[in-house]
Amino acid sequence: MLNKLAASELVLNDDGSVYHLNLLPEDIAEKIILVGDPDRVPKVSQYFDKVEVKKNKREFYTHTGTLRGERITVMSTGIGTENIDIVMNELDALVNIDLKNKEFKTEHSSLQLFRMGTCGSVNPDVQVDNMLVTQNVVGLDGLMHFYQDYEFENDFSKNFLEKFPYAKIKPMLYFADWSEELGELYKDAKYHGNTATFPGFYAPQGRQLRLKALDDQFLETLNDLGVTNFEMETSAIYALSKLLGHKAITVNNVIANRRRGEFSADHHASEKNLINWVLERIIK
Ligand code: R1P
Ligand code: URA
Repeated sequence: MLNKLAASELVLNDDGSVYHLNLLPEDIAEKIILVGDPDRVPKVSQYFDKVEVKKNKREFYTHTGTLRGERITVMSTGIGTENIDIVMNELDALVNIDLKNKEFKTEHSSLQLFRMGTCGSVNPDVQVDNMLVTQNVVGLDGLMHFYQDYEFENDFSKNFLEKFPYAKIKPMLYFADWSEELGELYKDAKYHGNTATFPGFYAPQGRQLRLKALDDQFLETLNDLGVTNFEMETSAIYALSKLLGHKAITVNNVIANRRRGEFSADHHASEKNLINWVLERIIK
């Protein structure tokens, strides 16, 4: 039948749940908090009124319950945009594909996705232990070049593409922006900025232990192009949300200021602050 997905394409577990996330459609809420670290999931759900669903597989841990009477999910994505590719496609399948018949639903459902993460700043004036909301994102991880029909352009992307000096990695770049209506919730964040998402923590973010990174001036160049901070997931969350018709926003706690060589003096306290800050705003 037309639109019926083969077993190899939409892979399901024995109980009918999606393959990697190990979830059934009834296991998730419309509002979903995405965190990188699996240990952050119970740190978030401890504030729920009650937790009804606890499931996990690999690095994907999910808790769903209610907060102030509203249904909410928190899920870990693990690190990196390759994991986000899995998370976004399987979350979308849970709401927009009839898993039993393996057919696309005719009515579209839109999720609200809130990434709650950590990041490093490349702007020396962006201080550690503060909330930074991503308005624009540049992905240097290449993911969206594997998808047809993804196009995005705005002033940030045009300026960045024009001036980005590293010819070898330029073909991998792609761009996206936040869902502005969700940004309203975070209007009192200390920083609203432009995030770069990288496919690695060391050389891709200009860190040099025993290996040399692309360029000693990498961080300064990014800052000159308008980048405030970086991390490893937001480009894929924003771009795939646009393509799949979901709403997404990222708030990261700045735990490292790379230009000043500073790291949060108490990143556990900083994480707790981030969790409370986000929960207060996304569920009134
Ligand atoms: C790297 O240490 C990890 O921390 C950041 C990066 O994006 C990457 O996932 O985010 P999380 O704290 O959400 O994992
Ligand atoms: N997460 C990152 O990816 N980089 C940092 O420097 C801090 C958190």
